Amino acid sequence: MTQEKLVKTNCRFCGYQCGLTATVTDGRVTAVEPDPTQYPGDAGIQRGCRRWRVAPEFLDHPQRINYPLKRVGERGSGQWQRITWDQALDEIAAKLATLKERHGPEMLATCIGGPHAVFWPLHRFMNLFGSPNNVGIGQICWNPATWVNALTYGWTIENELDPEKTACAMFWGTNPAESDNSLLWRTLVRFSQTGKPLIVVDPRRTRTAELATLWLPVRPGTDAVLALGLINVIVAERLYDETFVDRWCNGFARLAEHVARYTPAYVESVTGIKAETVVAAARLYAGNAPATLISGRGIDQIGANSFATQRGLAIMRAITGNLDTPGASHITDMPDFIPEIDLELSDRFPAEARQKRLGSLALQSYPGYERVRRLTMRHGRRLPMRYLTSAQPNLVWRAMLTGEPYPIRSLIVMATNPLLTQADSRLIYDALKSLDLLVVLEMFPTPTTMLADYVLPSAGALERPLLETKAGTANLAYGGAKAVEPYYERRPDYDFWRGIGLRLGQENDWPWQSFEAALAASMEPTGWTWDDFCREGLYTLPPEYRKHEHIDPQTGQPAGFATASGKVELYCGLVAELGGDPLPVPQPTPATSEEYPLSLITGARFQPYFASSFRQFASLRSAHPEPWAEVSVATARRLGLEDGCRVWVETERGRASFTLRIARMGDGVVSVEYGWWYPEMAAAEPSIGGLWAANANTLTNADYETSDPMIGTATYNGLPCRVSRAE
Ligand SMILES: Nc1nc2c(c(=O)[nH]1)N[C@H]1C(S)=C(S)[C@@H](COP(=O)(O)OP(=O)(O)OC[C@H]3O[C@@H](n4cnc5c(=O)[nH]c(N)nc54)[C@H](O)[C@@H]3O)O[C@H]1N2
Ligand SMILES: Nc1nc2c(c(=O)[nH]1)N[C@H]1C(S)=C(S)[C@@H](COP(=O)(O)OP(=O)(O)OC[C@H]3O[C@@H](n4cnc5c(=O)[nH]c(N)nc54)[C@H](O)[C@@H]3O)O[C@H]1N2
Ligand code: SF4
Ligand SMILES: [Mo]
Repeated sequence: MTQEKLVKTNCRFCGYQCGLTATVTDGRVTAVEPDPTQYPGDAGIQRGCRRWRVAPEFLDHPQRINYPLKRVGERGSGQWQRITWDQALDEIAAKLATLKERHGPEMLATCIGGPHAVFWPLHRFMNLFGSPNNVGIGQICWNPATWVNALTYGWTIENELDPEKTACAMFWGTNPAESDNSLLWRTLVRFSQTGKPLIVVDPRRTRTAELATLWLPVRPGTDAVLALGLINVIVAERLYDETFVDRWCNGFARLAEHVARYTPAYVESVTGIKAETVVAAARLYAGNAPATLISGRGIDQIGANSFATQRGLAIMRAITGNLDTPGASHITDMPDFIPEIDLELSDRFPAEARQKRLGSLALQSYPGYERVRRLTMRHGRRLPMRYLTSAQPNLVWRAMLTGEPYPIRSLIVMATNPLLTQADSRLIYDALKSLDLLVVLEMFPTPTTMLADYVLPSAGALERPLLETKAGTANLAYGGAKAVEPYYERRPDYDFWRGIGLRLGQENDWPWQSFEAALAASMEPTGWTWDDFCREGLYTLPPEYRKHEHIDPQTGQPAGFATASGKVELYCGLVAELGGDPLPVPQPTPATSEEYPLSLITGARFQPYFASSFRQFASLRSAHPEPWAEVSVATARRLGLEDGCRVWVETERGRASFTLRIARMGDGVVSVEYGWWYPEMAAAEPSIGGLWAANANTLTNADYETSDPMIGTATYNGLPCRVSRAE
C-alpha cells in the first residue's frame, strides 16, 4: 500500500532556509509547497523565488552524485570507480596519517564556501587534527563587518528594516533585489512604498537603486572617501546626536578633525558623486531617525578599503544615534544554545599549531582574535574562532605549489567550488593539480570534483536536518527536520568528519552518532528538544535595545560597550596598537591605465542562480542561459560595441568572455557575472566543464601582498580591465 505523508522541512538553496512542506510518498519526495507558518514566515516570500521549486528534481537529478567515487585514471581524466564508504574513509584516513607523519598536520587544508551547510564539524576535526589551514570566503564576505563592529561597538550588530519604525534606509553595496528575493527584499519594497527616504550606494542602477530617493553611483572602491565625506557633512552641519556622542562615543574631536578634509567637493573628485548629492544624502540619513544602514559584498571586496569603509559606516551609525535603537540596529546577544566556538573545540587548538597560520594579518589571526576576545569577554561574549582566523587563501595555494613556507599536500573541499568562486582560478587549478590528496564532498559534479581523488556523495536539501545559527553571533537559530532519509548512498557531511575523526584518534570527541543527535545536543541548553525545535523552526528572543544604559547590579554602573574605552570607538586605539589607522583612512584604489582603462566589478548577484550552482537545472537555465558583462550606453559607444555582442573582458591576470549588455550604471565601469561554467560540457580535461570560458575569477587575484593587512580582504571590485569584441 502506498504511504503518503506531509513533512515539515526546509529549503536550503540559500541562507534563508524558508519553510517547506514536503509530500513524501513511500520515502520519496513527490512535491513541495511553501510553509508560511515557519521561518521566515510570510506567505508571499517564496512566490518570487524559482529555486525551491526544483527541490524534488534536485533529489533525483541525473547528474547527482550518489556513491563514493575514487579516481582511477589520471587526475582530471574523468575516470572513476565506485567504492564503499568504508573503503573511502579507510583510505583517506590512512593517507592523511601518512602525510601528517611526513609533513606535520598543517599539510592538510580544508576549503569551505558560503552559507550552504553546517561547518563546525569540519572545524572540530581540523582543530583536533592540528591544522590552521581552512580556506574560507570570510575575508570578502561577512568578516569585514564582523571584525569592525566588534572593534567599534564591542560586538556584532543586526541592522533592522521595519517599514513602520525605520524612518530612513541606506543600502550600501548590496542589491537584495537579486541577492535576497526573500524577506529583506520584500520588506524593502514595502518600505519604499511608505515614501520614506531610501539612499542606495552602488555603481550600478540596480532594481534596489530604482526604488531609491537618492542613488549614489560611486566609483568602485572609493566608498571610504564617500563615508568620510558623509561624516564631514554630518559634523559640519551638526546633524549628529550630541547627547549620544558626548556620553557614549570615544574620540569625537579627533574624528571631526580627521574628516575636515573630506569636503563634498573633494568627495566628488574621487567618487564621481556630485557634491550636492553627498550633502543631500548626509542630511537625509542624519535627519531621519531611526535610520538603518545595510551593507553588502560591494564594499567587502575592495581590498584595504573594505576595512576603512566598514569603519566609516560603523561611525556614521553611532554618531547619528542609530546604534541599538528600534528600527535602526541592535547589538546581538550570545546564543542560549552552544556557540560555534565551543562546537569547534577551538580552545583546544594548540599554540604551536596556531603559529603555523600563514600570513601575519593584524586582526584575522590568532593574536588578533585574542585581543578582540579580551574585550568582548567584558560582556561575556565570544566570536567564532575558526572562521575569523581562517587562512589566507592565496598563501595556501602557493604553499601547495612551492612547499613554502611549508608543504600543504592535501585538501578537503566541502560545500564550495573554489575553481569558480575563489580569486585566481589559474593559480588554484595549478595548486589542486599538485596535491597528493584532494577530497571533495559534493552533491553534483563540479570543476572542482573533476580534479579530485575521491568524491563523496553529500546528502543535500530535504535529506538532512538543518540548523543555521549565524556562527553563534546571535541568539537566533532556524532550520528543521529532513523530509526523507538520504537517497542512494548519500550522507550528511557530518558523517564524513566523524568517520575520519574516529579513524584518526578522535574517538572521545565525536559522541553523537548522527548529525541530528549532534544538532540536538547543541540546542540542549535552550531546554528545547530537537523535536521542539523542528516544530517551531525558529529559536530566538525579541531584541533588547540601549543595552549600554542597563545598570550592572554589581557595579551600579551602566554596562557601556565591550571596548577599551567602554564607549563606541570612533577613534579606536586597538587598531592603532595592531598597526592600523585608528580613524578610517581610505587607501589608493588599483590604478587604471591606458592598457586597462575600465573599472571591473566581479560578482554582483543575479537570479536564478547561487554562485556557481544550479546551472544543471533546465528550468532555471532557460531563465538565464548566458553570462553577461554590463556597461553603460556611453561606455559601449566609446568602445564601439552594441548590446548582445560577444566580448572579451581582460585584466592583468587573464581573460573571460561574456555577452555584452547595456545597463544603467556609472561610466567606465564593467560588471561581470561570476560562477559561470557549463555542466553540459565534458567533465574532464581539457574542458573541465567549460571552466575557462566565462569564469570571472580568472580575472581576479588575491595576492597576499596587495590584500588588506588587517583582515586580508582582496580586491574583487574596482579592478583595472579592458573590453574588446570577441570574434
Ligand atoms: N569574483 C567573485 N568571487 C566571489 C564572490 C564575488 O562576489 N565575486 N562572492 C564570494 C562569496 S560572498 C561567496 S559566499 C562565495 C560562494 O561560493 P561557493 O560557496 O563556492 O558557492 P557555490 O558556487 O554555490 O558552490 C557551492 C557548492 O557546494 C555544494 N553544496 C551545497 N550544499 C552542500 C552541502 O551541504 N554539502 C556539500 N558537501 N556540498 C554542498 C553545491 O553543490 C555547490 O557545488 O563566492 C565568493 N566568490
Ligand atoms: N541570486 C543569488 N543570491 C545570492 C547569492 C548568489 O550567488 N545568487 N549569494 C549569496 C551570498 S553568498 C551573499 S554574500 C549575498 C551577497 O548579497 P549582496 O551583498 O547584496 O551582494 P551583491 O548582489 O553582489 O551586491 C553587491 C552590489 O555591490 C555593488 N558594487 C560593486 N562594487 C562596488 C563598490 O565598489 N562600491 C559599492 N558601494 N558597491 C559596489 C554591485 O554593483 C552590486 O549591486 O547574496 C546571497 N544571495
Ligand atoms: S529564498 Fe528561495 S532559495 Fe532561499 S531558502 Fe527561500 S525558497 Fe529557498
Ligand atoms: Mo557570501
